[in-house]
Amino acid sequence: MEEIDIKSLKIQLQKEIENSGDLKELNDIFNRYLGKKGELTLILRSLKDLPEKERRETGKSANQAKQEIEKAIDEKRQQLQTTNHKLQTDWFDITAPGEKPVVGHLHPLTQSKRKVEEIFQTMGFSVVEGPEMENEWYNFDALNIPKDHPARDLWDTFYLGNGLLLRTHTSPSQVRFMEKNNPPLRIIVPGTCYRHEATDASHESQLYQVEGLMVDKEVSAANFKAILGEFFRKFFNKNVKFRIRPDFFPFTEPSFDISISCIVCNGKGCSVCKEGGWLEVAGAGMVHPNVFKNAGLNPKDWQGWAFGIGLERLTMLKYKINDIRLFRSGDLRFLQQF
Ligand code: FA5
Repeated sequence: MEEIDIKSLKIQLQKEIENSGDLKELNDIFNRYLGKKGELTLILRSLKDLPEKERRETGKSANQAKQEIEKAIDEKRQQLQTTNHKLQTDWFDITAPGEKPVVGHLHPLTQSKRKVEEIFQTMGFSVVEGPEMENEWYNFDALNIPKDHPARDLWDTFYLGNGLLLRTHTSPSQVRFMEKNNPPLRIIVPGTCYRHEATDASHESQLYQVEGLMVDKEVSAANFKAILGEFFRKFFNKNVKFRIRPDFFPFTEPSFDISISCIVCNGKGCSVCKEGGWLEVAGAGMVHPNVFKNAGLNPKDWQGWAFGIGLERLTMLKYKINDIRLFRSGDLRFLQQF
């Protein structure tokens, strides 16, 4: 066997190895040249019939060629295996529909808060804020709440010491605002309040209220009823049945309790409305003369109405949510529905 044959065989083989596209093709090449009846195997086998000198020379280069080819096949095999793996893992179907990235959204209470703000703004009200940490003067005294009123009881109020407390309602903002701004005025004050309450389906110890206050020369309960009705219609996108009944708050006279016919059960009675068919959503009334006085205004000059509405309750009715505790549960199955 001539030296030149082995050389050209090697070149041809290397080309074939180089061009092989998959493992099967590579195996075929191996068998064709290095298998039992492979070309190179046969050359190696026929060495024994050659004269000694030739046998030594050809044997040397044939063995060398065998090693080189085995190495080339090995390398190619590894290369094919990794590309195969890459193809399998990196492969993607460009015609498949895209995956939606997970994006967050506003909490249902934030959505409601914004809706309430938007509605009142269209009716000429400004949105203002008050502090969540209050003192006894603004939370109670300025609102004409007597020292021995049960609302001051430890069960209702979270006291922070040094006369400070977590506000139990948004009403202190009425006095804070009137101290600094002269009527006529129309404001709403959305914000968090805290009460030391036993929780149930319609009571939480952290709650959202929206305070409303309108003060002018001639403001009546009829104005209030009209604005409230308009607000409900816009908030629920339909006419809802609501009722105004006499109530008592030290800072309003007369005072009202505002309830909506329970949308969750259509007024039949459920855990949300405590089987009564009505859910109380707000307290309200005509601003008490003492509150005007405490804010530095002359009650003879001004009239006003105020309300404090529960944002959770409104949202529960709007979306038929049967337990207030779901709002702050952090349960994504609940939140993702909004
Ligand atoms: C008040 O807080 C008065 N400041 C409201 C007011 C303002 C009256 C201005 C007159 C003039 P009340 O405690 O009823 O009132 O609460 C008002 C509303 O807040 C309730 O109707 C209810 O919707 C909501 N609310 C009160 N406590 C809770 C609670 N624990 N969990 C959820 N919502 C509550």
